[in-house]
Order: sequence, then C-alpha cells, then structure tokens
Amino acid sequence: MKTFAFSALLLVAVEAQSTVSAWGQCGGESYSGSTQCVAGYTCIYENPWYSQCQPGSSPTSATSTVSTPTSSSSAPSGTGKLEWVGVNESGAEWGTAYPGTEGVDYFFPSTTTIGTLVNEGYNIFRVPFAMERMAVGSITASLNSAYLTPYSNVINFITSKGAYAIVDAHNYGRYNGQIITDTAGFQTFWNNLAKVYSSNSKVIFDINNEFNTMDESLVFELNQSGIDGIRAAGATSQYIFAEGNSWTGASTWNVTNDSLKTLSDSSNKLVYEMHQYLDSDSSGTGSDCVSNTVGVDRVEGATAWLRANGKKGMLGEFAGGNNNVCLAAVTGLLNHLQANSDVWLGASWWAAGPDWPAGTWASFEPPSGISYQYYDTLLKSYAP
Ligand SMILES: *[C@@H]1O[C@H](CO)[C@@H](O)[C@H](O)[C@H]1NC(C)=O
Ligand SMILES: CC(=O)N[C@H]1CO[C@H](CO)[C@@H](O)[C@@H]1O
Ligand SMILES: CC(=O)N[C@H]1CO[C@H](CO)[C@@H](O)[C@@H]1O
Ligand SMILES: CC(=O)N[C@H]1CO[C@H](CO)[C@@H](O)[C@@H]1O
Repeated sequence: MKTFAFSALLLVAVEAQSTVSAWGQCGGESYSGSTQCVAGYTCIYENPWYSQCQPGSSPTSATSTVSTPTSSSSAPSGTGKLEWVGVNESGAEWGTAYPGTEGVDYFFPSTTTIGTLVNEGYNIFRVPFAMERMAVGSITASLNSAYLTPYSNVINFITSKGAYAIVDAHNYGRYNGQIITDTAGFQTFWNNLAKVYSSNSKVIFDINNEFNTMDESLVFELNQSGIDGIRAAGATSQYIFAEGNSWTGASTWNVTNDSLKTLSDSSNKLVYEMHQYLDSDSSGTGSDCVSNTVGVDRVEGATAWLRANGKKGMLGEFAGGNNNVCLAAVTGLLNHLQANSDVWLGASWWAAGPDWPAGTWASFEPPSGISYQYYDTLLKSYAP
C-alpha cells in the first residue's frame, strides 16, 4: 500500500515528461525517468525496484505484483510465490585434473557468503561437484572421502540453516569426457551418494547437469537409474531434479525432451530442472539479452509442457547481464515463474562461488560480485 501511494504521487509529479516505449522501465527505486507509457501500454508495478510498460490500457489493480502471462497455455493457478529462490555455488566442479588438488584445480564454496545469502532470504543453493572426484577412477568406486567430506560440510551447512541444498553431479552425462552408457554403474554411483544424505530431507539430488548431444533414450535411462539408485538407498523423502538433453534448455524442452515425462519416481517428488540464458544462443556466454521479453519468450513453451503433463519445474540456472534490457528480461522471467508457481517451484541464479572474479558478468558472490550488486535486491524480492 505504501508503494501504491508513492507511485501515484510520482505519476502526478512527472506527468509532463515524455512517454516510455513498450516494455520500457517506467518506475522503481532510484529510477528518475518518465512514468508515462506510450498509447496502449500501462506502467505496471512489478516490485519496489522496477515498473514496466506493458500492453493494456489500465492496470486491474495498481498494487498487483504479478503480470498476466501472455502464454497461450491454460490459465495458471499459481499461489503467487515461488517455493525456492537461490543461487548456484560453483567451484568444486572446476577444472579437468582428476582428482586434482583443492585450492588449485577446484574450490569449495564459502559457507560465510552462503550464510550472508541465507540471511537475505535465499533458500536454495545448487552445489555442483565432479563425479570424477567423488568416485575416482570409475563411477562405481567407493566415494572419495577427501572430496566428499568438505563437500558435505557445505551441504550440511546449508541445510542446517534451513535452506535446501542441491547435490548436483555437474557432468553433462559424461565421465572423464566419455558419455556414460553404464546405467547400472550410474545407479550404483547414486546409490552410494544418496546413502550419505538419506536422512536429510533438505537435500535435493540433481542427477546430472546438462545432458547434451546424446541419445534421448540414454538420457531417459540414466535419469531413471539415478532415481532408482537414490530411492533404493533409503533416501525417500528428498526431491530429485532430473535434467534433459540439449543442455536441459527450457526453450527447447518441448521439442527435445518430451519422452522424459514418463520417468517414474516411487516417492513422487520428481522435479524437471531446466536452464535458460538470455543471450543470442542461450549459452550464457554473453552478457547481452536479445530483448526485454526474451525471458518469458524462452520459457513459456516449457511452462505449457509442465502444465499439460502435470509436472513441476525448477529453473536451475539463469542469468542476465547488468544492463536495462536484461533487467527487464530477468524481471519478466521471474514474474512469469511466479505467476505460474503451480508448475514452477523456483529459480537459482548462475552463479555465486568464491573464485569467480568479482567482475565476471554473472558473479553473484557477496559482497562485490557484479551481478550480486546489480540483481540482489530484485532477486531476493522473489524469495519465499
Ligand atoms: C516450444 O517452446 C518455445 C519456447 O518457449 C515456443 O516458442 C514454442 O512455440 C513451443 N513450441 C511448441 C510446439 O509448443
Ligand atoms: C523405458 C526405459 O528405457 N526404461 C529404462 C529406465 O531405466 C532403467 C534403469 O536403467 C531401465 O531398466 C529401464 O529399461
Ligand atoms: C528425442 C525425443 O524425445 N524427441 C521428442 C521430443 O518431444 C517432441 C514433442 O512431443 C516429440 O515429437 C519428439 O519425438
Ligand atoms: C554461464 C556459465 O557460467 N556457465 C558455466 C556453467 O558451468 C560450467 C562448469 O562450471 C562453466 O564452465 C560454465 O562457464
């Protein structure tokens, strides 16, 4: 209500100013431009930091915080809040020297900065690891405690704070660079690892990061064997995140991964994890976003797929650069997920981690990561 009064005042004060173009920013903390949209568009309040010119002649409610999705899929029935908002904590998967040396080839995330983010309201952290370090020499090897112990310290720290920790095998469906075809061995790997966390319901198992350029039936089988291995370990209370082929992209999910809808989970806590970047090739290598609306454009097909198949989704990786176009695209994306929170459970930014240089465009490491500085206020406003 306070915000409403403030916007109304602002509107009166700047009436004489020029108009803002379609999808442009028209309000928000420290914004000083015009709040009047071009004909046919209305300035919609999204959050205290951002209002946007969206199609329509007048808002249904000036205090509405959720924009109406333009998707042609059936109407959302979201609760208006995501269950999870957080970040990736990258570092332990770095490098290709196996098992390699901690502090040289790879790094564990900082529990200090994770604590900072938890205190800000973030409640999910995806912690990538390399299977080659967890099981050295072969995927069926017993787990390597020199790597598992410090990794578990991070996981246990996160869950002790009440947040969820995603145990992410960051392997692209490969081990030592070779596509994993031994589904039984893969099941053994997950059985071994799930035993470690079987009594911790705040752990989430992420079977594999970004399968790509491999046979879809193999992706299916690896996923299914991972699920089966985890449940057979007695880890029955946890969510499992399954990723898809084609780098688990949300924008291509509806045309590459339809077969994954038949994965089965005896605990019925399976969530489809998708990734989406907003640069020209969706790779996340560029900090530019192709348009103000690309966030929504690239996920609405996945939203429709999730709803049509009665599934839940998690946007496990996303990011945008530190510029106005990306700010609009990221805001639109988060609003879309929130408006469709009946099928989207959450989102996690790529990436925090102590060893990203602070100037790396997507760095979310407190206090000086460039994206942390630019996006923290916005992102945490979506936290549950
Ligand atoms: C698939 O999803 C994309 C991205 O959201 C969308 O543009 C496209 O129309 C969808 N295609 C089908 C067949 O649903
Ligand atoms: C349909 C299908 O491919 N099912 C497979 C799922 O994965 C398990 C475990 O690897 C296989 O036993 C199934 O044949
Ligand atoms: C490889 C694969 O599973 N492709 C399927 C992905 O989903 C589309 C749309 O349902 C199917 O047509 C493809 O066969
Ligand atoms: C966009 C981005 O940061 N992608 C990263 C995803 O994770 C892999 C493995 O850590 C990195 O190599 C990518 O740069």
